[in-house]
Amino acid sequence: MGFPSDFLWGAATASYQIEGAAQTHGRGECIWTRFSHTPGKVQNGDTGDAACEHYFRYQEDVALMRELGLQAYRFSISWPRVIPAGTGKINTAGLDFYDRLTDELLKAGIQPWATLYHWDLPQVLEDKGGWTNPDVVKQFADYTDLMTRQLGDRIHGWITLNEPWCSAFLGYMMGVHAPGLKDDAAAYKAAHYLLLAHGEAMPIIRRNAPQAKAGITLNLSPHVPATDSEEDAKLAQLGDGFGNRWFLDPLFKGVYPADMVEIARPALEGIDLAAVKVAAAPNDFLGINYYMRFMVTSDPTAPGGRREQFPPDAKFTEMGWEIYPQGMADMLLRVHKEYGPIDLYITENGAAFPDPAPTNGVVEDSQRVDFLKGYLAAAESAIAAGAPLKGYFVWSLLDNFEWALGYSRRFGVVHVDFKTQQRTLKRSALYYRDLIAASVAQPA
Ligand code: IFM
Repeated sequence: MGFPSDFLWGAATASYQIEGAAQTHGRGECIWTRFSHTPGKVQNGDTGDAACEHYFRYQEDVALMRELGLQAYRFSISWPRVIPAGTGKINTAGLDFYDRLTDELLKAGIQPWATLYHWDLPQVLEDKGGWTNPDVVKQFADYTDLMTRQLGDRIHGWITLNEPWCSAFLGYMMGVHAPGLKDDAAAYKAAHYLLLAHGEAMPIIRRNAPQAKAGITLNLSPHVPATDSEEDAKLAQLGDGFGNRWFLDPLFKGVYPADMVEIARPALEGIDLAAVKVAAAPNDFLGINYYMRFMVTSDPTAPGGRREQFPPDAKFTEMGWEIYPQGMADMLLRVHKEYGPIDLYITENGAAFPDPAPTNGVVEDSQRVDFLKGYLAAAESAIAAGAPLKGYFVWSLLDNFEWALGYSRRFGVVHVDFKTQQRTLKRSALYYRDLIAASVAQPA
């Protein structure tokens, strides 16, 4: 494969999914602690209490990253670990952890990339409305100020929010993620204050970490009609508006998409829509988490009058997500064309498969190897077609707590035995290691 010589090869994780140590060293409760401890919310009653014990094993994990030749590691900071009540008193043990992790990465020659919010809102803030309470914008700004002062001299890339669509709509509208609400108006409010929080945080990052890159990460998916009927075209446009443009337009144009405002209007009452212009603070890059494409067709008998319909030979991951690498190339090119110029990073891409057990010190995850081959070829073709893609972070370094699905889905290129905490490289990790080594040795 031929990637540019300065292409950045990394892996990503998130605090609640791997750290564990959820009730120790002064960490405050987060919405996922509360949600996962609520019976019936997470598969098998799993929680992130222990997860991969990365909080205690981070040195071993950085050594693994080094063995793989990673050039960058994207982790997230747990807000309640550093400010247990969301505002006010600081937990120095929490700050120390991120200091040590950052220094360990730098010592290993790996660029630290930090996400400020990957879904673990302090529960104390949620008790006051969480992302639906306008106060959260200033609270996030203060937290950003703290972390960028603390680590600003060492972090290479700052990401304000991970997938705000999921925080707002899975969390406040569909009830499948913490905090588990089913309230359309609350979800649109949450989306609004997430966007404002991003916009207010950007100048703070610039002030405290002027040499770092700063941006935001969205989960983007193409929505395409399954047939050439007019209804299906409309459904795809609606899916795109809700899933992609609701965040892309404010971030790059400072306004909500007009067609979607009309449709969502009843749920938007009380939101000062024009205030979203603050979200259009200039970014150095856009992070894209790419997982799937949606193909929709109208069906009056299905909920919402629509259902998914994929080609008969379509292949899927264990999440039920279609494996269609061309979709990622299409999305990169579309964002470049419609919202650029801006540097792009794939800040997550990966797959859950029912992997075999470790045998002779390796996990033979051939499906994930094929998945990565396909998506990296798509990344390469997008670059060749003009997309300014600057790096790729595989999701995920380690098998981890997959939110409402608990430990039932494994996304890691490194296998984790959750009973013994033993880490075992999967074949996909070895493939990725060799690819990085070859690409660094012989850049295009
Ligand atoms: O595990 C998640 C991650 O936290 C956010 N992006 C999607 C991944 C897979 O579902």
